[in-house]
Amino acid sequence: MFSRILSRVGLFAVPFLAVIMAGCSKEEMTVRQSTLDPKGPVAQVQYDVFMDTVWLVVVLFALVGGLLVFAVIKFRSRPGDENKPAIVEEGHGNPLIEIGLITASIGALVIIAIPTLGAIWYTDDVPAESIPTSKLSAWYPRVEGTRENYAKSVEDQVLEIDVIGKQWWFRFEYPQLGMTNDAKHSVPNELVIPKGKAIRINLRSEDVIHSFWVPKIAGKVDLMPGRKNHMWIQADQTGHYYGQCAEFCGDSHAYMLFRVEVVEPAEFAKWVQQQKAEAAPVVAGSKAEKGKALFASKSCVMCHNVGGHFGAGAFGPDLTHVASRKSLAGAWLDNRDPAAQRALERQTGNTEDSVPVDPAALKANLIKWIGSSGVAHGADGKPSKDVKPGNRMHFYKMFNVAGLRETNQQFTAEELDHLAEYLLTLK
Ligand code: HEC
Ligand SMILES: [Cu+2]
Repeated sequence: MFSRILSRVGLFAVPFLAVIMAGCSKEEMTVRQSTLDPKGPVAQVQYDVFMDTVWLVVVLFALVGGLLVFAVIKFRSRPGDENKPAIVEEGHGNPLIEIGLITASIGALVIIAIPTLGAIWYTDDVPAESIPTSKLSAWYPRVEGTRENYAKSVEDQVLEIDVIGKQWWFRFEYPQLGMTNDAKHSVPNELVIPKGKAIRINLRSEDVIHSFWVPKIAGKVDLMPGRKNHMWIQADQTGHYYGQCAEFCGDSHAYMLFRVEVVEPAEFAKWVQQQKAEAAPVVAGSKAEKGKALFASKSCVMCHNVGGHFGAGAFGPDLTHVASRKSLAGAWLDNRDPAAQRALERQTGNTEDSVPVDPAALKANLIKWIGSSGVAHGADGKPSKDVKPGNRMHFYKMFNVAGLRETNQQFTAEELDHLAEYLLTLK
């Protein structure tokens, strides 16, 4: 009888366990946004705390589960039990066992608390090697501090990046390098950092609460309106990592991705020079020149900066180097050849290598993005769906600025082509 029950349970348990175990393959553990594949010290520490907890819980599970199974088997009903009272008389219990269990529970909590607190302190402080300890308080004014408070020498040693959350994309600024939105040199959607360097991340929001999370490098700390949060990150392996807003922030929260490109320090310096360069002039008489004129007349300039061409827009992503980025629109649209990228990831065991931007994919994405406003019409004559629902490019009406109403219009295929050709020149 007992073995029959066991075999029935087994019948269900086997496929169930198989499904669970299928998620434990190396390939699944290293997928793009896996927290189980740390590539930097902060992610490593967070992973270690997680695993410490998992093992402790496994031990507790085996203990409690084992006792339960033991009791079920040992005290199961046997032939002849019919004469016994149905419910066993209640006893008072065993003070020794009770006190023992309470002490053991407290002990388990203390065991968990030690690595947890260590990890909290560790992730809160940029490592001391790069900062004299005496300067730490200058670095981390617990009470509100401004950048001016920081000791200059400390500032020189640690790279500082401001991360600004917006519905629904991230803007990155490098104040020490003169790359800010005010200076018309901010970087949307793609955070580029040098390998092996501790980086202080200042987290700000310009609207609602967002959260910064790059599972393989570090996570996750909120970006709160009216409040200054910070964290630090470091990546020890070059490559292309995937981040995601981790705090529900409205319609397109699920599409609020970003990328982190980890490069060698020399390449980082080159990238900074490239980001600070102005856009090249467009060729006279080209499609790009027509696109540039449309960019000015269709109110795109109101929200977007193109260094060297236009300079008024500060609300939307900076487009000065839009054609050099591997993604668009909060990193939701991928400008690489997706099939080639997948093939590369499979081949390299998800080591985050990346194929270069594919101009055809980029152009298709630009047309798709610009042409997808709520009133644009597809080939079937029906209004086309927004790439990102509720996005602040197409749903500008909340700002109630008469001039912006222009945006909400249809573009002919030719106009879209010209706009895309123009943006493609912005390398
Ligand atoms: C009301 C302000 C506004 C206007 C006007 C506007 N945009 Fe945008 N644009 C945005 C915002 C905001 C985003 C980011 C949307 C997101 O990712 O959620 C954006 C994103 C983009 C992107 C993707 C950039 C990237 O790096 O992800 C492109 C390209 C773009 N806009 C082109 C244009 C063009 C071309 C026009 C004119 C036809 C235009 N925009 C008009 C606000 C505006
Ligand atoms: Cu969000």
